[in-house]
Amino acid sequence: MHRSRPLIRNSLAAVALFALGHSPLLAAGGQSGPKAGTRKAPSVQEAERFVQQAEARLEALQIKAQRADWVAQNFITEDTQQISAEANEALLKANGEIALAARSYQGLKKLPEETARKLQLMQRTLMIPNDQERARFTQLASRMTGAYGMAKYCPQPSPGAERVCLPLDALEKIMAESRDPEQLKDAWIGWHAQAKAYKQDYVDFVALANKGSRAMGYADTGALWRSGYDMSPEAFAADLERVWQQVKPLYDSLHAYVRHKLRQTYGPDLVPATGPIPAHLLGNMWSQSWENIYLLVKPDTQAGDFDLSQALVQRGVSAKAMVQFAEAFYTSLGMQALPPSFWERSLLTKPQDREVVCHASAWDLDLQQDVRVKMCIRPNEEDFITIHHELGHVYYNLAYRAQPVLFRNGANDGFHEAIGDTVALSITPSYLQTVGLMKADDRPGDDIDNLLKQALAKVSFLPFAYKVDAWRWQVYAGQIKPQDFDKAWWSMSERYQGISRPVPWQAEGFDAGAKYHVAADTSYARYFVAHLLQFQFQRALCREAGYTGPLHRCSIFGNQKAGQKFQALLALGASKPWPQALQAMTGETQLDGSALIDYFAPLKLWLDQQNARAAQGH
Ligand code: X8Z
Ligand code: ZN
Repeated sequence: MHRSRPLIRNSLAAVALFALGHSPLLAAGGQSGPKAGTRKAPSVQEAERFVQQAEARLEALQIKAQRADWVAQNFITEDTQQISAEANEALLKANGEIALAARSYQGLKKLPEETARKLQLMQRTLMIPNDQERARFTQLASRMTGAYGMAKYCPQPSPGAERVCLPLDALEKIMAESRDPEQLKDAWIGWHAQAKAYKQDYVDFVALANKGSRAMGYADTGALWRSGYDMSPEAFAADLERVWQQVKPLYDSLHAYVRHKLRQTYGPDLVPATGPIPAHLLGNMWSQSWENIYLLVKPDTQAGDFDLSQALVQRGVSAKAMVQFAEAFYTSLGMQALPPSFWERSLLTKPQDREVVCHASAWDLDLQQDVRVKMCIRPNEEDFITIHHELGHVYYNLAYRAQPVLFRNGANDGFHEAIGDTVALSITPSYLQTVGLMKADDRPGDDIDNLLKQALAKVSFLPFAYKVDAWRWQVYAGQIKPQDFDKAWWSMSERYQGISRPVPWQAEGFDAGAKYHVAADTSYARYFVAHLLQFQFQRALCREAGYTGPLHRCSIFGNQKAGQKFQALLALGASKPWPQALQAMTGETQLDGSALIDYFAPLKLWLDQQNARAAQGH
């Protein structure tokens, strides 16, 4: 599965985090690190040999863990979970041993830059010295991901009727399509109640993760996560707050507009004139992006009625064909066709005969050619965009495979998430016409229609993404106790997103755990970073393509020049600190909300006009 740094695999497929074992350092390589005080300082040559051997050892264990995780997520059973936990445990142990040994070489004078960076990356890890605790840690991780993947809500059947259980995809469909507030509330509560089953596992997991982070000198696991951005954990947190403040006025305008429209739809008893919007009315199980309520909130002007979801269904576009559309976009930029094994080994539709983790993911099985996607694709716009996102991961994997193992990664994890999203920003009405998904007699919306839909997907997401890790950072820091999980989650949901729980929270609740990335322990700040970066990337690529019109109408489809710029970024992998990678591509050196603000500028004006009119009672 796509993961952050090889050493910080903080998702389940990726839980391969790091442990400090008691076995001789680098036992597999047959060479141990220098022992402090017992021998003289190591030489640069020794440091380089250590790094080389460590990379070989990590590569082998990573591939084993990836294969085990692939099987575990494609066939969820007790056994596959156990096998995955064991493979991740072996990797975790090696990571810890290597991290500890790396300390001895850190700070050596005259280390080549590349070696020094690798030694640093190796130490961005947690290590759990105790064998039992380490085993328990990976078992908890496997179990939580499995539990999330298999969770179902089984509503009380009416008398005489058979009990029907609803998996997440069925509940998500209700959230997206139903306009019955009672049905929405029921699906929402039904799903969120599922996470209580693994709340205690999560609490235990957090304690072990913190132990492992502290053993490596981090304050807690939140600090370890925040240290993955080539700056101090404090500087990263401050940076996120800075950009959030930059984009917040746009979010506030969108929120006020949507609330007004929903009040018209659902009535004043359900939707207040001011204050938070009930979370179950926003078209998404987590209220994280709101494009599914576009038809409820779109302007009354009726400029267009084209609906990509409908077009995909009407034209009978299969899951494979959707992936081929995405692939064709990447090849139009000069990138390679997907290898045959991608098509043979990927999972593209939901199997009916077994339990799988349907949350979309991209996999780099052998760190070479064996790239795959696992996704339960449905013919709708959301999944059409998501498959472009997933192929972004895959093309990053393919582009950096020439790098050494430790650099086969994104410049930071936000870069990895931003690649496919950047490409998807080019899915404009004119692009859809070019590839024949929009026909001559279809009526695309005008700029405001399109920008509004895009804002429902992208702008609504920002405070959600910010909140998820703001909450987790506090949980990891011990500032939020288990009995206050939901109290804190909803206080932050109200503060950042302006949304409210449809019914009061309870002390035993675990609403955060109803989100995949919490159950699978994958960091989420990456998506916040990605949602800013993708607009910075798009602005730079459109400039490179010679495009001078409004940013939101730009599509880089078929542009080789932009493609080359893009590929140069991908090929760097994690070999340079991310500000350098960003600079090479955009000329900028920091996260910046101004590209996103430029993109949505016409919409911001329009929203503010609408909100002013609504305030006057129109
Ligand atoms: O998890 C994902 C991808 C896989 S990395 C499908 N995303 C986040 C989510 O679904 O919550 C993409 C956007 C945000
Ligand atoms: Zn992703």
